[in-house]
Amino acid sequence: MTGYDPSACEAKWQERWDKSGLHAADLAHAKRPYYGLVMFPYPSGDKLHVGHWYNFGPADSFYRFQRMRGRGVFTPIGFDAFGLPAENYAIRTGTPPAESTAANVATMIRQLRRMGCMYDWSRMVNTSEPAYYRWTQWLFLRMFGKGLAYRGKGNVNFCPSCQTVLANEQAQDGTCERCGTEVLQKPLEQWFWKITAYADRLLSGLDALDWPEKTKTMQRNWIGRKEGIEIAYDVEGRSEKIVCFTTRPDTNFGATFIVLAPEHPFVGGIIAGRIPSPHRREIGRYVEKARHKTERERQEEERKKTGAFTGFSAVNNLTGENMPIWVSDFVLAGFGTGAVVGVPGHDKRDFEFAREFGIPVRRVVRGPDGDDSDITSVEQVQEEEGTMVHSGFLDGLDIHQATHRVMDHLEEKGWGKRVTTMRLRDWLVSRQRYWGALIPIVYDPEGAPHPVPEEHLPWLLPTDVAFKPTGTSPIANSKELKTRVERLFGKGWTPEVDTMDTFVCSSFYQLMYLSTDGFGMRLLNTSGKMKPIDSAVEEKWMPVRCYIGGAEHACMHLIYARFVTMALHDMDFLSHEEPFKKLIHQGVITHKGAKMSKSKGNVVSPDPFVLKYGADVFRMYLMFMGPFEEGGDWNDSGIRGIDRFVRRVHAALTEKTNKKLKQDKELESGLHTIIKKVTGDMDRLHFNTAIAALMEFLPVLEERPAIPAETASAFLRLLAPLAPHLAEELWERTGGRGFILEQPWPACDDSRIRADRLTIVVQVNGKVRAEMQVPAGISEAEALALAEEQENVRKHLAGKTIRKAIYVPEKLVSLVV
Ligand code: ANZ
Repeated sequence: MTGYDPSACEAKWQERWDKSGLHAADLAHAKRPYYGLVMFPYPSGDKLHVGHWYNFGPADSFYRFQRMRGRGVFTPIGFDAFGLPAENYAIRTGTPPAESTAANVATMIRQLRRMGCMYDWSRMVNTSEPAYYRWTQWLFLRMFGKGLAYRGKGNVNFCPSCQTVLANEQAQDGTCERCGTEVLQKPLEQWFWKITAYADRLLSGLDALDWPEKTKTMQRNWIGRKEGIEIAYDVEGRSEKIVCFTTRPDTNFGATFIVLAPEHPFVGGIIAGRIPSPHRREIGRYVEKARHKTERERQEEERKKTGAFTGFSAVNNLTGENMPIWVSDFVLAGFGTGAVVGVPGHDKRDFEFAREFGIPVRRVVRGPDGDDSDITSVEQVQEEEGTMVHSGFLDGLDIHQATHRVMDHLEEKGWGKRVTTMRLRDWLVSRQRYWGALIPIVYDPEGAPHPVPEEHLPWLLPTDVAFKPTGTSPIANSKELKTRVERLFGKGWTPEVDTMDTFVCSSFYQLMYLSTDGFGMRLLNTSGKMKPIDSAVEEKWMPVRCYIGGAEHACMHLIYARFVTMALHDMDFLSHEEPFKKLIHQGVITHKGAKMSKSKGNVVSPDPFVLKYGADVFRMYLMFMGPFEEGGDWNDSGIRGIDRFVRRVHAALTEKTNKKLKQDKELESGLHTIIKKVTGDMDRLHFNTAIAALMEFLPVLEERPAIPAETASAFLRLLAPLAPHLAEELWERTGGRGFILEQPWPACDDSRIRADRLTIVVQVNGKVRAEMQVPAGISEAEALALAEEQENVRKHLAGKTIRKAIYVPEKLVSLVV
């Protein structure tokens, strides 16, 4: 088993592939174009880790398989190089981000090359290069031109550790997506992109996408489009009305109170004294306390409910009863109307509030099991399906029918108005950080924003800036940018000093790969319009045929990229509307049962394993660990098993391949069986079982004194996507012509697969004594042993010695006693 040196072999083939241009796609002429994409990495100073290998290695195997099946595969790589990880690294090391990022990118390129993926390196992108970010800025200008980019004021998420604002998608559970710090709410004026204008299409487009259902559901929930109704209640003794938003008006006969957010204008009126209330001071104190709580604290389910009574009540038009009006911090100002109608029998939070303050609880929905009892504990609160009771004209309807009925009724009476609401908010794109694409906007002396004309793009990031974050953009201190703006636009004009969210850079990168020429963008000037991509190329290659990457991007990158594609489509720059036709998420790799992560201290570095075993073994081991979409648990002994397999393949095929030998029926059958198996598995990205099939077949080859070249050729082609370097090497050694990657995938011929089980006749002294079912391919020794075990045969052998045994393969065992 000597003679295989993975390092030397892999270096040799990587050099040959490079020199021959084997991996460069001919975008204009490729036949059966297939765009296979992986989520590009960001450089941070940490090297490539196992997670990258787990995304890129198996993806490469899949795309190699597609290529061998005759597709013109284009698979590029690049760097998401702007943003916090790169900037934080620069701050830590005190190097300007441009320098440190370039160095980190160079390291990662070296590591990526070592993996031996078939990337088209001539089309690499780096989002932090002016040649790239001119298009990020171009995109901003187009969005601005269409009214999809606007400046808006409001409460925004602010990360006190990263010292910047964040989009809602990047603060999903109230913490910063990058560093985990709890975000604060700050009233600020910022740039937003109007993703909400695309909510309906973002929803309806999902149906046709070949994406994991779970991811589609996450996007649907994130967009959170809901039908509800706003009901206006008259405040007793006042002219004001309180408008409540509810998605469950069916339960309205059970409404017994109203709760206002501390920020609600009616509450403001009481505190200011405009609305006289004996509870004014208490309300003031309560509201002041609420101001110091984060939105997350206010939302916590288990927290004891607090509140203050306003002294006012409103009339429930359905029952004619009075409902006291309270203030409580669990009602959020930024959702619905900031006022809730409380139904304690059918909403757990409302129940807890009512119990805290002694407000009556009523059941208006009977449970599906007929439960009609009084609701006295939170476990009894009936939030879901059921039939209406104690609800006048709604009685007997199920909750869904009742919802429609009562909405019609409330609208007819003029008490309410149907509304659709969304959870999705516009995308906040400004960042108060240095390392990003500068927003190409300038302000006139009156403070009005103007776009930087396209001829000034790229709108260069100034370099005379101390890049440490302070909460306001460090770029504000650039003298060069100030002078640049006054020189170009006139005295008193000032620059926008915020940069764009890096998710803007990655929202269209799939297009940039198709429009690069060498290491920079090509400027296409069709009919006087700057275009990021040539239409013929776009139509040929987009949408991306298969996109492989982490599930954590479901409601960030994957929603932004869809929105930007739709917007560019509507502006006539693109013919397609959805960027990624098929999406696959790799699973998570665990180590000692826990997710591999730096904070858990259980990260395995790929480098020493790659050094010892080579890229093929490392990649194959990752694929062998478990089903690709589920991931698996790392252990060192597993990789040794793959190493042994690779060495055995190397030994068997180099030593025993014989050009003259013809393939016999048995070998042919075995081979076509694994062709069928591996092809099906590769199609579904079931790499682990494809590898297992090859492993099972190897002993069949090893057992033989010589392996027919025909068999070796097919076996190697099946192995090629999984162990690309080894397969090339053995292809060459066994006399194959050209690169194995350019060979056709072996075709399965079902007619050559013989039945798995055969019937063999057993004779003793010339008489048939038994028939036995045996697996196809059974060896002589196994057949003889099995024959002697047959009941009737044993009887005729009893007390006698076998003098002669004859085996006619797959037909007959003849024993002479
Ligand atoms: C009455 C009601 C009865 C509600 C019932 C629920 C169940 P979801 O939960 O996503 O459908 N709500 C409205 N505005 C709110 C605010 N500003 N802060 C906190 N909660 C608010 O959201 C809609 C429901 O959330 C609304 O329907 C309202 O409670 C509450 F058995 O109204 B419901």
